[in-house]
Amino acid sequence: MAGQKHDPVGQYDSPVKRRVAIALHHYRMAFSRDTRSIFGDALALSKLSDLTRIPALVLEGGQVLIDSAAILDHLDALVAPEAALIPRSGPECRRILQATVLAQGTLEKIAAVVYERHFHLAAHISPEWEQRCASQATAGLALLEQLCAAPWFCGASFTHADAMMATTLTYAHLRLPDIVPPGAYPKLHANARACEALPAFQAAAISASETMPNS
Ligand SMILES: N[C@@H](CCC(=O)N[C@@H](CS)C(=O)NCC(=O)O)C(=O)O
Repeated sequence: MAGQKHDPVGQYDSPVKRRVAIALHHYRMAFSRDTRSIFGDALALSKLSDLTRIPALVLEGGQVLIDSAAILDHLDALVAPEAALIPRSGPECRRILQATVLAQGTLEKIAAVVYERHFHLAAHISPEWEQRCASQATAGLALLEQLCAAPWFCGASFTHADAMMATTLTYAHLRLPDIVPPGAYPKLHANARACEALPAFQAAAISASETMPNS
């Protein structure tokens, strides 16, 4: 596919990175994977992505796109409108976008707790911040559970909302299992199981070697 040559940073335990890879697989766009870690390889990756964050997509010609939403907007424009994982405009587009950003905001709060616990000594963790983020994440998960339709999050079709939600739930189980207690969020779990069974998800599975480095 013209216009995209490379999908730089490859740790699939990042839901936003993983949702980009899932879209690339879903759209059958060829890409090469760079498996460096945004933490362990931060210096090298800062030369590629000024904010030292993933995902980033290097286009033919060297331009680097950052942020999963901007990258997906670029990829969506490369396929026929009816094949895109979100309509170009209209009420359905807004519904999918709102579900997607709700899932992404929930992920950000889950990740804030993960980072707080991982990068601070126990004595330096802020209980107020940790509690605030966990409450926000729980509120997000509760609303997402209410909104989740079937067979896919927004109804009849698999969309970017499914990819964002399912990768977030899988991440929560991996990095912050206490935020998803057993029996909670049955609709989200059914959705995630259906997503994780898709070939595009399986092609972007998180490997056992993807761990949180200390720096
Ligand atoms: N809004 C951004 C979020 C990107 C993001 O949070 N990336 C994380 C990995 S999941 C990261 O690079 N973390 C390292 C850091 O922020 O220093 C997107 O959707 O791409």
